[in-house]
Amino acid sequence: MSRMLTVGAAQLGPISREETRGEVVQRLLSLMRKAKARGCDLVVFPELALTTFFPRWYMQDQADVDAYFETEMPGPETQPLFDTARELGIGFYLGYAERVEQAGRVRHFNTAILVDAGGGIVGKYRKIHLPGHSENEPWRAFQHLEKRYFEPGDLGFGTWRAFGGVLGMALCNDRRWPETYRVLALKGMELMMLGYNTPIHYPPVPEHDHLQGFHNHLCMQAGAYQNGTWVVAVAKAGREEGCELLGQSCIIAPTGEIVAMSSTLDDELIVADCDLDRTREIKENIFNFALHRQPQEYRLIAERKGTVAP
Ligand code: ING
Repeated sequence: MSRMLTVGAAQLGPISREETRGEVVQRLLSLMRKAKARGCDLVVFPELALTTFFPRWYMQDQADVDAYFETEMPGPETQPLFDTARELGIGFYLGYAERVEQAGRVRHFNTAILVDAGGGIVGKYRKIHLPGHSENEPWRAFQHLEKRYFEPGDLGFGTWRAFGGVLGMALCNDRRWPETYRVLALKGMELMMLGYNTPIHYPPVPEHDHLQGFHNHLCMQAGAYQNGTWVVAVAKAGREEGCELLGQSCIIAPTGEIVAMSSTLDDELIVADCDLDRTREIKENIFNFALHRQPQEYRLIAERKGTVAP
């Protein structure tokens, strides 16, 4: 028995500050058409795929920040993505900056949506683990102000029945935290989609810069194996506004094996046939949660935020 889902990881090269939404959408459409031509049922785009990674700059004027956000999805400039998805019969995951009025308050989220082959939005996720800092730190070669420009997601970690399986979504820093995979796997996830923007240089610990690629794959290969899930991870890559962003987009099997990886720092599509039933080799044996887990021993994970040493 095999439930095959052919998935494309559509890596993006740099997006410049001047690039318009329309120009970026043309790049996304080109990758979507390539994905369809390569037999994909679903194509995954990066985190914040419509603009340059703007948290690298300190901006004091909220209007300058809001210029990077979408106030409607689809909006006039992103509608072609939904129309083409329906026309071609392919679904997609898209990361973008979401500005929304909720209960009379303006909210800002680092968001991803899952869109089905009919061009309908199946699910939405708002990034829970926001890395970086909230105030300007001039000592850094560049800022990482996600804690300033976004609020933590308010939708929780979600899974959706779609494309013949149970799919989950995450965003960038989420992939470094084992809790992300475990919560989603406890909700039935068989395939995780995530986009990332990861600078090679990490100002607080520059001696780890050369380990960014290793840490990137380490986290996701572990997450895939320990939860019996496919992981489709898609970079915004390359030298973007003077900042080197990690590439190495990849598709990882439930065994933890990387089955496909990008080899450039540009717009690049990689494809894999993901047999969702292969998750059972792990979920029904070595990581059979119902059989082996002892949640009464793990309460601290949910109840305690920071470390309390003896
Ligand atoms: N980016 C980075 C990430 O978690 C980061 C932040 C960079 C953390 C380098 C650690 C090292 O991949 C986002 N957008 O979360």
